[in-house]
This record gives sequence, C-alpha cells and structure tokens, in this order.
Amino acid sequence: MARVVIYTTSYCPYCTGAKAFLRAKKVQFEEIDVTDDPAKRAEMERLSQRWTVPQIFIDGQPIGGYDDMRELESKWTTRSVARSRPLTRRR
Ligand SMILES: N[C@@H](CCC(=O)N[C@@H](CS)C(=O)NCC(=O)O)C(=O)O
Repeated sequence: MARVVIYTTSYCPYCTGAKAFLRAKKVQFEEIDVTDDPAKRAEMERLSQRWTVPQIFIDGQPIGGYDDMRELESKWTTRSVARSRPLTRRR
C-alpha cells in the first residue's frame, strides 16, 4: 500500500478536512504536526515548494494540499468510471 504522509498544524481547518477525507476513504496516513516544529515545517516547504498546510505526499511525491487532493480524487474517479463503464447511447 502507498505511504501517505500529511503535514499539518493543529489550528488548520483544511488539515482537519484532509484527515477526515482520508479516514473516510480508509486511507492510512502518517501525520507530521508542524505547529511547534519549525524544522519539520521547513522540511515540508523544501519537499513541496509550498508554504501552506496541509501538504500531502504519496510515496514521497508531493500532491499538494486539501483542494489538490480533492481535485485529484475527482479526476481519478471520473477516469475509473470512464474506463470500467464506457458510455452507451440512450435508446
Ligand atoms: N487551498 C489550500 C489552503 C490551505 C490553507 O490556506 N492553509 C492555511 C491554514 S488553514 C495556511 O497554511 N495558512 C498559513 C499558515 O498557517 O502559516 C488547501 O486546500 O490545502
């Protein structure tokens, strides 16, 4: 299974939303709380080249924040549906 890492702060509603989303999808993740950890925050910024929390990584690849994850998921779903059930013409 892919390793999912999420950098968060305690005061961030997007972080809460991202974690709730992952839990709802039954995706296990490792949380790195950077609220009082400037070194980990700097690590997050270096690896993602982003400055907001959350930042989410899948197998070390930065995928962005909460909005990015939702967008990615909707594209995946659309593609999967398109692949598994080709559109048929209505009669
Ligand atoms: N569109 C971003 C928004 C993230 C965002 O605005 N995060 C806020 C906290 S909720 C932030 O990082 N603000 C700067 C800071 O806390 O230093 C996402 O969906 O992840």
